[in-house]
Amino acid sequence: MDIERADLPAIACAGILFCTDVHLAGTPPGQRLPGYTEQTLAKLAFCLEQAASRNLLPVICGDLFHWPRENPNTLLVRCIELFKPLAATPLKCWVLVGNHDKWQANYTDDVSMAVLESAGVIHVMKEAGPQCRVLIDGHVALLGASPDMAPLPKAVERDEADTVLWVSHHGLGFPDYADQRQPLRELPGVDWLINGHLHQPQPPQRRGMTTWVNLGSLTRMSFAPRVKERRPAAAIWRPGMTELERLDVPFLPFEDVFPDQPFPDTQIKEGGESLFLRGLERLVWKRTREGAGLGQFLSDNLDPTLPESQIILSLYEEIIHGGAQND
Ligand SMILES: [Mn+2]
Repeated sequence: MDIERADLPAIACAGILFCTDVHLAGTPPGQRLPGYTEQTLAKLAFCLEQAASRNLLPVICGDLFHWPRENPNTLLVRCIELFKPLAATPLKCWVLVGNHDKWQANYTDDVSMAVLESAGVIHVMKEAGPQCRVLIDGHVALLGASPDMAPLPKAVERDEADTVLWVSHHGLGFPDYADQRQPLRELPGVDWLINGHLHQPQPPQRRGMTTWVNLGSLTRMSFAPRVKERRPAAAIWRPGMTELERLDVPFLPFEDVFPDQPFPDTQIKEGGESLFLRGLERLVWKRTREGAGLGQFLSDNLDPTLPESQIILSLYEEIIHGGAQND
């Protein structure tokens, strides 16, 4: 074991509880209805209570907040109060930096998560690499992390670790996300890769010794049919498991958190004024602070082979920076 790794915190507990993409916010994002703040805090509270009562180390795989900064102080204070009881124990929560936790692509003192870190109520996983050792009845697990935009490890030295778990917040090639940049592959030395970022839960994928897990977001963000089907969950790891244990997280019916409206057509196949106007009409109610509706409208209607389309899309990206959804 190298000196660096020997210096890692060692935490004795009964296992690890993973959850991800809480997207806390003081006002409802996208099409979510009022009540959002309470609902998301309740999910976080549930996960932390479960961790405490089962002696599990809580780990959040990114996007604790929806907007990285300028969140209301009341939200920050309530977060601090939620995390504080565990912070006084070995089960102080570990939180990975996701894309929504950064401002202009950086984790700085200016973001809300830095307030929680400074208050001493969470460990922030902001640098790639091993984070801590988890000791469970003689079993040694190494927890590592790759924050948003940090590369995944090519391989990990196991040293004395019986199990290596690695958390990430990446666009990975899970079945519903085959267009994502990074294909799944064996990461030598890594038993479990647990990913946030992609909000739709995916079945675990085995590649050599590495099992890739995509939990899906705790919070439902997009007004879409497949999101309606979703049941938010956390997952528990204990030594010897061949699959993670699902932990259902209480949630309200879709109808209670999204507007009572038909789903919009996802495709507008033909051009023409009337369809364009229909699209614009939909855009009025889909309009969101992050421009999710506009993004969908543009991708549905612009011909990507035309040069002006690229200009429009890059303008859109520039304006919307950092607000992309992964539902
Ligand atoms: Mn997210």
